[in-house]
Amino acid sequence: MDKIKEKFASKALPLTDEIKKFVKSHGDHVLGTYTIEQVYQGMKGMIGMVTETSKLDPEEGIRFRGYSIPELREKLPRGKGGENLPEGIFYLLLIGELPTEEDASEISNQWARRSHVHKHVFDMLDMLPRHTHPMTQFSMAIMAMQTESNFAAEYRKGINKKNYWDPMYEDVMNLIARLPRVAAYIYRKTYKNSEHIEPNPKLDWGANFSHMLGYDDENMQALMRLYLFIHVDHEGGNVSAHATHLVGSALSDAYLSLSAGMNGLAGPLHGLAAQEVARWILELRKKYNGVPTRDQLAEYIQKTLAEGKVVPGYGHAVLRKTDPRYLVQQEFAKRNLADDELFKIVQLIYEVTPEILKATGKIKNPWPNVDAHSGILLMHYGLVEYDFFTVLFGVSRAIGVLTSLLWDRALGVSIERPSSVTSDWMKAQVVKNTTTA
Ligand code: HAX
Repeated sequence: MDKIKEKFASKALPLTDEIKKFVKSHGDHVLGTYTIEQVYQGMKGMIGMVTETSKLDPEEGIRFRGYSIPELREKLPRGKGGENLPEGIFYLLLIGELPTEEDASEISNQWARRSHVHKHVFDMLDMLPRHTHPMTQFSMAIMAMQTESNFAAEYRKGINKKNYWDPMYEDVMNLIARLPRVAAYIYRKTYKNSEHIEPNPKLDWGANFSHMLGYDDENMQALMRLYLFIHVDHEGGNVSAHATHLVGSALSDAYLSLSAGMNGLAGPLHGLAAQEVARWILELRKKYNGVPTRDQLAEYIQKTLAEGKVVPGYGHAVLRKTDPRYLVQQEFAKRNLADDELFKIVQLIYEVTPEILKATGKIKNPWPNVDAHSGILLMHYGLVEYDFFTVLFGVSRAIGVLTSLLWDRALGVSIERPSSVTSDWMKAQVVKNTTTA
């Protein structure tokens, strides 16, 4: 058994027994109540699942295993160029402890060893029309790799449910190892005349990804590590995490579950917002021939709202402050591309937008989220094909949702099956409550 797998087993298996006992003793403890508004409006604020890897605070932002992003920037192993290695955050999410440099490089090695992608996946991608959206290609490629699922094979052989975590571990490690290769293949096929670049097994996971995409600049490799680190996880209720968890609760393997999560990430209110931000900003720059004035920008935002569209990159279902993932990207930009015209526009948008959104009186969070910033950093280093941005997000998000999926299998989480009701049933409850009051 590899060292990481052994460590995971030593953490997860005792917790499985502990949680079973906890639920047996305290299962009837009441956590709270919820309202009709919450049921109609996306169950926001309702506690509906347990996610061990991270917790989102509306005011402070994300904490991964209890650590904030600024804390982790100090504590996690770094690669060349000073940015943290995604391998380190994976270890933290999986094991619940800070990794040593050696743990991070063990994961780099494991992922390099497991990164072979079977030819039929590339053949399938080659058959798709060139205009197939990169996220559609990505989800299809994940599905095509399902032929290799250890979990599906072991289930067929009749594996004991106590051991589900074992083949799931193999699937999770293999899948994360292979995603950069597949994503880079999609990028080079779609935008670079199918001139593919072989992996460099000497590089860490993030740098190798950047290399296979065609970007060997050290600053871009550093940005890629930062990008892959900050997009990794956002507790369990966001669409990509929840979809992966939900589909996995039917014992669908990691490939089927992740593909479902990626289909959710491909929605414009979720991960596709990064692409929408880029489109919106480029249109803005074109309309005003460069950096707009504050009045021109305000006019552009008002027009977006008047047309019944959202201002992409602003707002959040949980957060009520500027996303710390936005701020960390802003710091990177100030350090590395302070004079970039698109960065100047992003800064201006940050100054002007919140007041306009607040004035609508209905938008609960007028502040920027992670997607408001990411695209212009990538474009600065030459990755300008914005339809691809969500695939980068997906490669990172896979780390969070797949570690959670592995924990689900280790903890014996049961099939998810909340109840639904009709609007007539809802109305009847209100009538019942009013007449008994
Ligand atoms: N621009 C215009 N209107 C907005 C808005 C924005 N940025 N954010 C919210 N609203 C509107 C909502 O559409 C809603 O309008 P209606 O009452 O007419 O339906 C109203 O304000 C109240 O919404 P809310 O409660 O503040 O926000 P929700 O929890 O419903 O939605 C969203 C959260 C992130 C989906 C929303 O803020 C939004 O659409 N933002 C723009 C798209 C975006 O940036 N998405 C990425 C979010 C982060 C993420 O998941 N990244 O992957």
